[in-house]
Amino acid sequence: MYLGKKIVVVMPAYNAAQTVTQTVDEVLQQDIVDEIILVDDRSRDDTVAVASSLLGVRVHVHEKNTGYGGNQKTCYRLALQAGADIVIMVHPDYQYTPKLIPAMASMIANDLHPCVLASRILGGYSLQGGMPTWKYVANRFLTAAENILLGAKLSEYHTGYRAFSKGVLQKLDLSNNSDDFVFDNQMLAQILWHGFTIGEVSCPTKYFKEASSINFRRSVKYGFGCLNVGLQFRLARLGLAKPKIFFT
Ligand SMILES: Nc1nc2c(ncn2[C@@H]2O[C@H](COP(=O)(O)OP(=O)(O)O)[C@@H](O)[C@H]2O)c(=O)[nH]1
Ligand SMILES: [Mg+2]
Repeated sequence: MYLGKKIVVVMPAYNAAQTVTQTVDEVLQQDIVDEIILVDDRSRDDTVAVASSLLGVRVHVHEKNTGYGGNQKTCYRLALQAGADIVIMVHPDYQYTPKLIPAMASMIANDLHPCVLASRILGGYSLQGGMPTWKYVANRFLTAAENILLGAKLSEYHTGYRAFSKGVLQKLDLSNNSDDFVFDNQMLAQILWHGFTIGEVSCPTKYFKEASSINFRRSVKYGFGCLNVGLQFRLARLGLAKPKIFFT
């Protein structure tokens, strides 16, 4: 609990057996965390066995593989059912340090922002942290385009480390969002669409083999998906389209 608010950490997991223990250990070191929910999307490794052996983690296993966005839909549904006031999504691949959880939660609990992102770009250390140059360039380009289309000023839209208030999660209708990676981007666009503000904290970047599996082809698909989200947002603002993700 923090300021009387229940803090739930959700982990969308896929093939995270090598890294989930370390991630959970560090989450548990954050005294304010009340509950950890890990949703496994039919991993092909031992993620479920390893996660189930960890004390303090509730493991939910998908009946079939639904993708990264589908996984998050389950994460937020379960977190709200568990009575969360603040939900923090962190990947179980140990790419993002759980040590930022108190900082992110405090920004929400103190009503500064209902959504907080841990940005790898803010501060300028992502390349030193090992982010591949092509990912950095793509991130910067997509961020610039989306800031224009969405009328926002974020340092990045692509981090896998995000915190939301209960109010945001109750307001957003995630059911029409993609089950793929572009889900993340749609969610941020919806948050801005509904007039919520987004705060950012600077997060150290770590890249190693187990922390990144998205290949170039899937990244290109994701990139075009992000541009489409921005375009849909702008068209909707101009009254020229009524995309389902904003109008349900
Ligand atoms: N459900 C599902 N999740 C995936 C899949 N591939 C990756 N993920 C999840 O998406 C997250 C981001 O993928 P990752 O490869 O770490 O991307 P990167 O760190 O941004 O390069 C991972 O932590 C996984 O939990 C997939 O095929 N299905
Ligand atoms: Mg990763």
